[in-house]
Amino acid sequence: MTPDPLDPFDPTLGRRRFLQVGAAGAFLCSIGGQDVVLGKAGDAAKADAAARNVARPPLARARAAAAKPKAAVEPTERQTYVTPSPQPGGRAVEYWIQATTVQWTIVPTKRDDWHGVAIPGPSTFTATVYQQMTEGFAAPFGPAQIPGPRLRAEVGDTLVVHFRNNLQGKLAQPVTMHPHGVKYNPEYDGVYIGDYTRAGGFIAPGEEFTYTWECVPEAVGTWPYHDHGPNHTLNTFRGMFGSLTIREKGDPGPDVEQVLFMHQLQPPVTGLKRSYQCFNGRAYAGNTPILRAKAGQRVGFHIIGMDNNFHDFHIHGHRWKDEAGAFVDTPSVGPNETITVEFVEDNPGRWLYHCHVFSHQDAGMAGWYLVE
Ligand SMILES: [Cu+2]
Repeated sequence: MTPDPLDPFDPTLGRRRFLQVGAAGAFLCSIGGQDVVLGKAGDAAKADAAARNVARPPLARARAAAAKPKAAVEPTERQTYVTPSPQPGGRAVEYWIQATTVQWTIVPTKRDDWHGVAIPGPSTFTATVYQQMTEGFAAPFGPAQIPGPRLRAEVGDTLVVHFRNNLQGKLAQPVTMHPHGVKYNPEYDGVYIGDYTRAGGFIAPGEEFTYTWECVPEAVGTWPYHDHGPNHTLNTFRGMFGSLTIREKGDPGPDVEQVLFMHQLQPPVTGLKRSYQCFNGRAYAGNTPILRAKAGQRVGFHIIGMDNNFHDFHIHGHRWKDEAGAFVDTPSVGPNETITVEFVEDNPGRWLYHCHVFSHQDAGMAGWYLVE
């Protein structure tokens, strides 16, 4: 029976594990296949140390072409894969992205602008993030921040992502980029799976790897990407995620668009004294993204869950159709699921958006939507 880390009543976890996992802020993650309970700040350092010592899997060479299937226990391990090309009329859309760290402040204003109260206490921690670089990793193209850059392409394109692991010191460990939605072969899956790991699933510190993902017609939408290396849960929880948007050819998208990740930053991850419930790494109105639109504009919000919880995304004053065609104003979003909120703006004013799980809302998962 496989232990269920999200279920504190899972009988395979045992009483000690039950108490640990059930404790506020504790969670279970896996480092190179070993279960590790993160219950307090020091545990993350132990997990990072364990991740640094994970051996390179035999099939995971630095370059896809260099992978030699040695332990061919299944035909799947003997297969080789070709790097896909764009479809006729499509482009190879290139990005340079590095894994790096940043001192990240969750509540820069030290205030909750909704309730007009101070949010005292330190809220800065060392986040691991994806940072966009210029061609050839020459210089930073964008800030090192939560979330990572939003990648964009159209149907028929390939997304060609040059990835460099620039994690240093105690946080140096193999990491990856694993995309959702697009099509990829196992070399470009970006997942650590022990001895079956392919080249893209183990990018050690200082190494570079180029992922090539296909923007097939079924990839239309907005999706997350995140670390899926040996220490993926911890790295994802401390900021290694971003989004990619694939559109039909020539589709300009809505007039106003924003991607919002709903996630928490917990003490075992941050080393801080309390948990923060976040949109895009920030907590409390005035710190979370301030969304802006004008009456008559087409508005699109992409909401992505990026932690162990389910969230309920609510915008005051608005309603929209879900995929089944029913009108909603508080849809649920689960881990790594995307919901897209689209409407034509018709209601000027100052509006709240927030998670409608009340404990999340009150711990910072809220923000402003301002309509002229
Ligand atoms: Cu929530």
